[in-house]
Amino acid sequence: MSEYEPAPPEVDDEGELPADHPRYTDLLTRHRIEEGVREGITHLQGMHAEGRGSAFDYLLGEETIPSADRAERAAAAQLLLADRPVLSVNGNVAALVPGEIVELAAVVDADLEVNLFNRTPERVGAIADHLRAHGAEGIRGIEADARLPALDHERAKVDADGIYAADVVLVPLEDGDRAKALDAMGKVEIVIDLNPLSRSPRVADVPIVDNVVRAVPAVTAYAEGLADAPESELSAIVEGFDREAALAAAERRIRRGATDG
Ligand code: PTJ
Repeated sequence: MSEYEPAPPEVDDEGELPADHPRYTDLLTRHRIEEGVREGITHLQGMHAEGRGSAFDYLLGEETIPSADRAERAAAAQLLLADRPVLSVNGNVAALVPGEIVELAAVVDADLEVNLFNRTPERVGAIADHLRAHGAEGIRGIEADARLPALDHERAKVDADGIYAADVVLVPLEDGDRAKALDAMGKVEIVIDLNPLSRSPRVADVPIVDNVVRAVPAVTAYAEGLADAPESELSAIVEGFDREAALAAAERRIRRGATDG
């Protein structure tokens, strides 16, 4: 990452964080994002994203609200129904939930694709190595030999056999332009984003307004529970999920502290 010299860490290992601190999870995610930047995994802009996300999470009560829980169940059903599911991994996801995203991919039999907004070969390589260290195999997105239509720059690059060919994609913390492009390609899109007003969850078939550190394990737990469910049950879960209601409930919680959904 060019000339940037990150400050030396004040906490070397996350085990040194005070576990009894009332906002321990926030300290932990901040620490993981800082580590991600130091290791060349997370982009500096990932820190801005984390700060914004953390403010929304504070207003949501730093918990999975009922509408997000329903979205997590619908996401699990949607991934189990998919023929070619792909989970997209950026610098924040790799820093925050590397083991958890690898586990979800195994449970729903999905491919993992390194898919970056600020794409450089160095970061792609560092993220792929980090995922491999957490048990991932056959990671896509290294060559990224296809492009999302109508987008310029490196952010358009995807894998022809990965996201480009996928029927269902999970895109946590996704840029709005790219989420729109995936929607225009007719993909079933599952977005994890703490801001219900952001364009990405607003174009998603399944918007999950929750912290990625809670959402990914929750989707995995639902997928494990539904692994043997008949297709008819999975389809009923997907059809019963109301995306507009989920977005509206999250917005009510953030603006007014409402607990009705
Ligand atoms: O690694 P790269 O190069 O692909 O870049 C990744 C970032 C996240 C920097 C890039 O995609 C970006 O700039 O994203 P945005 O446009 O800042 O959007 C990030 C969204 O994620 C915002 O709406 C945040 O509120 C939300 N967010 C941040 N942290 C979390 C989160 N949502 C869920 N869980 C979080 N921990």
